[in-house]
Amino acid sequence: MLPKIDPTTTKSWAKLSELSAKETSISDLLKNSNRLDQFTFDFSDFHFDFSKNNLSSDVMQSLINLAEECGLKEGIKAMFDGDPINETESRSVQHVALRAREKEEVEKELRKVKSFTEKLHSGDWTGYSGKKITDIVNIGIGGSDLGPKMITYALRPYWKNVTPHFISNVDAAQTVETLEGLNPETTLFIIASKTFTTQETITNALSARSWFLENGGTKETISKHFVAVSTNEPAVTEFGILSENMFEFWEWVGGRFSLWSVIGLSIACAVGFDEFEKLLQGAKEMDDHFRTTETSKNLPIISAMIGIWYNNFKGYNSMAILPYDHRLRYLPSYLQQVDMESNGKYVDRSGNEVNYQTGPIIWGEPGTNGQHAFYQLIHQGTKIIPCEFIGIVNPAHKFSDHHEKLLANFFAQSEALLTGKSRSQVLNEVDDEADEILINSKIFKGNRPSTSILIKELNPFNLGKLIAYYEHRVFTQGLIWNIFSFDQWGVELGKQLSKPILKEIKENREGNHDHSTISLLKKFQSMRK
Ligand code: G6Q
Repeated sequence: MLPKIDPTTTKSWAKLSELSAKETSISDLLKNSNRLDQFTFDFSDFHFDFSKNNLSSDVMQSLINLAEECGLKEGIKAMFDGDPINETESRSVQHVALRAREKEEVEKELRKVKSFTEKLHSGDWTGYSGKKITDIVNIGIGGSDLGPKMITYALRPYWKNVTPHFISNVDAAQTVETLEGLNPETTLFIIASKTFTTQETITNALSARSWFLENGGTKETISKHFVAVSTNEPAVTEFGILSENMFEFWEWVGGRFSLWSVIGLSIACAVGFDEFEKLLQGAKEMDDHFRTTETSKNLPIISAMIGIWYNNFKGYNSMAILPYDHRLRYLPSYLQQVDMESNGKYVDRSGNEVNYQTGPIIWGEPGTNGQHAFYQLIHQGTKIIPCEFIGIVNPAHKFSDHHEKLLANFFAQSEALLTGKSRSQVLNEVDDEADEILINSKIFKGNRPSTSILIKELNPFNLGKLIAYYEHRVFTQGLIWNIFSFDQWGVELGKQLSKPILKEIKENREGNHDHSTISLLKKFQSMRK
C-alpha cells in the first residue's frame, strides 16, 4: 500500500510556499561556485544538467524533505515489492519485474519472443506462399501502440530485414494508407491488446483479416500471418489466432508501462531480440538507481521534485519535452500518455478532491523543428514553460556538419532561455531610427528554466534508461500528489457514451442527449452523403 499523506499538511510544503514568494534569478544562482556540483550529474552514458532551473539549494533541500515527509521511500519499496499499489483496480504494478528478469513466467514468454523473432529474421517463418515475411504491422492503441512505436523508430539504425508499421486509430484512413503498400503474402500482423476487447484494435484487426482474405489469404493460412499479444486467451482464440501464436502477459503490467513485456514484440521484430534485451537491461540500471540512490542524487526524484516546485509553487502548469533527435520524434506523444494518463487526476488516495495542482500538460516536438513553430511563446510568451532538452552526442549517421548544427541549436536554446536579451543589447543591434515598439519586441526577459540531458549515443541500452527515468519521475510525482498513478478511469466516460451514439448513427435515429449534441448529430446526418 502507498502512504496516504496530503502533501499540503507537511512542514516542507509550508516552507516551500514561503520560499516561493521570493523571486530568484537563475543567472544569479549560477554564479554560485557549487551550483554545478549540486545540480549536474553523470550517470553512465548520460549527463543531466538541472542547473538552469529556477530553484535555490534551499528550495531543493525542502523538496527533498517533502519527498521524505510524503513517504516516497516507502512508496518505492511498495512498488518494487509488488504490493497492490494500483488500489482502484486491485493490482500490483510490476513493469520493473519485467526488467529484473527474476520471474519464470516472464522468462518463458521472452524465450518465445526470441524464438519467434529468430525464425522471422532467418526466413524460417514464411507466409502462405512460402515467401519470407518482409513487413510486420502492429495493430494496437494507447499503451499497446505508443511505447512500441516510439522505441521502434528511435532504434531505426538497428532495424533488421523486416519493416515495421503501426496502426492504431479506428479511423480507417490510417489502415488503408498502411495496407496500400503491403503484400499479404509477406506481411505479418501483430494484434496487440491487453484486453483484446478494445474497439479500435478489434475493428482494425478484423479489417486487416478481411484484407488478407480478399487478397489471396485463406482461413487455413491465417495462422502464418496473424499473431496476438494479450492477457485474454479466450478472446484471442475466438478471433482465430492459435493459442501457440499468442504471446502472454499479465494484469500486473499496466498498458502504458507495457512496452517491456511481449507488447514490445514489434520492437523485437524490428531490431532483434538481443537489442530488445539491452533495452530491458538499460531500464534495469535506472530501476536500481531509483531504488537505491539517496534522494539528493536520485535522478528521477530530483527531476520530479523540480516539476513539483514549478507546478505547485510557481504556477507553471505545462512542460515541454524537446528531443534534439529526429529518431525521438514520438517521445513527446509517448510521454503525454505516461504522464497525463497517470497523473491527470483530482481525486486523492483517500477519495477526496485535492485542492492543489496535479499532473502538468506535457507536450513537445523534436528540435530544431519546434524552433520554427512554437518556441516564440516559450521565449517571449506570457507563460513560463519549463523545457527539457535532450541531445545525443554521437549520431548514427556520418553527416557531422548536420549534427554540429543540430547540437549548436540544442545548446543555444537553453542559453537563450536563461540569459535573454537586455534592452542595451537590443539598442546595440538596431539602427538609430528604431522605435520603442521594435525595441521592446526584441527584448527577451530570460530567466526561463530548463533541464538539459546529454546522452552519448541513442542505443537500446541508453533508451531503456531514459524511458525508465521518465516512468519513475511520473511515479514520484503521483506519490507526492497523493493520487493513484496507475489507473485511468478518466478515459472511460467517453468510451461509454460513444456506444449508444454509434447505435443511433447506424439506425439513423435521435437519442437522448443535451441540445448541442443532438444538434451536432442531426447536422451530421443531414450532411452525410
Ligand atoms: C494504458 C491504458 C490504455 C491502453 C489502451 C489499449 O495504460 O490502459 O492506453 O493501453 O486502451 O488497451 P488494450 O491493450 O487492452 O487494447
